[in-house]
Amino acid sequence: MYNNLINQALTHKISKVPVWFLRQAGRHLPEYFNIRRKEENFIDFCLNEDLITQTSKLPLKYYNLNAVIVFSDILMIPWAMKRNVRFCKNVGPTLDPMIPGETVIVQDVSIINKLDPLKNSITRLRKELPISTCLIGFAGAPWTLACYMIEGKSSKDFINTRKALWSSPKWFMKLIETLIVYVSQKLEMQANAGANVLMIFDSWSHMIPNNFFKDCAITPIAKIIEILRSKKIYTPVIGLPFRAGPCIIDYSYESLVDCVALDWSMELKWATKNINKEIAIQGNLDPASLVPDKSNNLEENTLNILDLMKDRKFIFNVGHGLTPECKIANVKKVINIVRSYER
Ligand code: 1CP
Repeated sequence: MYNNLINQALTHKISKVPVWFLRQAGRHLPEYFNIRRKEENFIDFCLNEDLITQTSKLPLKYYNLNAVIVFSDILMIPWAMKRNVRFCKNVGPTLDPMIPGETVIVQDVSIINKLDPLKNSITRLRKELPISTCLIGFAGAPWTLACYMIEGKSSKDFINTRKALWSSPKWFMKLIETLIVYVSQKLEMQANAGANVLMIFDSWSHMIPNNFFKDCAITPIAKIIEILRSKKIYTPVIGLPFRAGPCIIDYSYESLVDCVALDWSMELKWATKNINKEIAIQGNLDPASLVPDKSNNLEENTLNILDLMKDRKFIFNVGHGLTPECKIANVKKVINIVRSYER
């Protein structure tokens, strides 16, 4: 039996509902900016064991949470693959864009040792955190990483990535296959270092042309989880296919995840009816509801989610990351509602 409520809720329907928040460490906590100032360069920040450990634990100073997510970024894989990842202030991530069919896809080169600071931070965090706090490791899904690697930056529509899929499908799928290997290595490393749960963020799954959804968003996750299980790593996996809409049904049956994270646009009655009942659900409060000083329906919305998930294996969370504007008082209020909820 696991010593923390998150792992318990992933395998059983338990009477208490555990809670944590996507992007709980960065940006909305004032102390984050003080720590962040110690390392101007965001990549260097993500490679600094002391700063990772300190930042990951920061939300526990404010909130009674059931999990800590290790502080890092999904773009550390493209960085380790030498895609020249930079984070410029007010610009967001920038990478050298890959030219479909032309840019050589580097395969069979071990990159995981470049992420040793992440491994060491997880080992340290697992020693320093209470046993009742679940430690979560993560990675970006192959599709979402490919989006940034081809586009070279964030985008509203990832048009170059979608064009690459249509024009150079073989090249594109080679990139996905390569990322499957690197993502599984990164997750394996985090599980071996002490992560109790692994999460895979497919933040741009809503950009996938529908007929490619299975090849780009479901099969890669299933392959990653098969690789982990073949290495005797049984750490549960939470998948977030962001705004996948009805495609989430097949995802819940075929991707082999133990839990599907729902985004804030997901209609919960529909979700409970259609999502694979064998797996757990995480979600899905709109983080924007945590911004207004007087958030009108916060209590009602939180209780509504809890009521609709009453019969499910369930973890309370937001439906996407907390934004810098989220108010600490609102986050505390939601946690208190979840804590006092009886099911
Ligand atoms: O200077 C800064 O402080 C940069 C802001 C920032 C932070 C705080 C970035 C750059 N990354 C992070 C941390 C981060 N990223 C975490 C740590 C946990 C936490 O904050 O509590 C996690 C889990 C991520 C994951 C991540 N990075 C995702 C997946 C989740 C999601 O929100 O969809 C994505 C898409 C990224 C890319 C990324 N990194 C940073 C930015 C600004 C972005 C998004 C760019 C875009 O909109 O496309």
